[in-house]
Amino acid sequence: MKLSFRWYGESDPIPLSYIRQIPGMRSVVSAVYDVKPGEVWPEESLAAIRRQAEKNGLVFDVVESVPVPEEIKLGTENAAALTEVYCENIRRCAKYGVKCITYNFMPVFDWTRTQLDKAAPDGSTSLVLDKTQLAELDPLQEDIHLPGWDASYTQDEVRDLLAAYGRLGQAGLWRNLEAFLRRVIPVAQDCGVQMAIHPDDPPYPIFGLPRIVTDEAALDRLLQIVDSPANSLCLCTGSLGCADFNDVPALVRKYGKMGRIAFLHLRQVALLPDGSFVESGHQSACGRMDMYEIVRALTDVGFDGYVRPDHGRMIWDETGKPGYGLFDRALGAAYISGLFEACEKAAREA
Ligand code: DNO
Repeated sequence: MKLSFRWYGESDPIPLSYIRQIPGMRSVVSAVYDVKPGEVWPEESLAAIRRQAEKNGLVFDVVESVPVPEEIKLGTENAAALTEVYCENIRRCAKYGVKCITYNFMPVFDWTRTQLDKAAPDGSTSLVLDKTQLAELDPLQEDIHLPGWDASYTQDEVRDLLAAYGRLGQAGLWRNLEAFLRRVIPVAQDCGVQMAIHPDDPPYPIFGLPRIVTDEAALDRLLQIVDSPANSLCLCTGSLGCADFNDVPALVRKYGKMGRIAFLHLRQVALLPDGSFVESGHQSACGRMDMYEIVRALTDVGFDGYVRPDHGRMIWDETGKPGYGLFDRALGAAYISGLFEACEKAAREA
């Protein structure tokens, strides 16, 4: 496996010089952040990320994300032209050494949480989705901005988008995802890039918006649309695992065996009886996911893709981007490396 860490570029309070000090760290996961979805990424920006990574002894070979414009997801008349721009971004990323591109097909909102600093008894804070708080949020009535979301939408735009997706429905969204993959995957394949779709987070409809990348049946369907390793998964344990219908170790084993996991986000969640969830420490004991089983499944199939610790808690009074502090993600990285070392050695000795 190739251990990686997400870096939000120059504006990230965590410098690459710190990231390189995490034992075993190899790759930088980043993106060009100052270009709107649907526009071409300047080559100088990609070259600059690569240069900065190299200067710090790291490799820039994973992009997270190239966002898919709403018009592609909605299948408007501009969708085909915007898909060509998307293809050009894949080619450009490849030119600067990128091997894996993460993206998602979630309408309007990316990951959704209702509170970012829920205190645990040990004094750490973390991101939560509380079903009671969620029921009180209504993007049709108020101007809500949550951190996983694109802040550039006005409330009117959000209202129009919600209505358009309501008309489109799940079947329409699948149709548009299919058209996107049929055009984009051959381009990625030609330039040696694996496209890694991130599952919907949480993996069920939210605010009446369709969400389709949610469970095993959906992942099967998606991978069959274009049956190529260039059409792979960014298997996010936390996103799939915050719904009790997903058995994450079993999914990792299945898709790992098929060679269709390009990237893994390793994150723990504790599920509450009403379906709410709390992002907790990475260790198996902290939530519903057996991390040892997950890593064992990966080492059993000789997994050679990218892994990163995902959202961390805020500990030791760190402040910063919710979910993306240094300390707890670095602890997560060390824990992940330890599991891999143990599982790989056990496999060799068996
Ligand atoms: C959250 C991330 C997601 C992910 C995108 C990929 O922290 O896992 O925002 O980057 O969904 O497109």
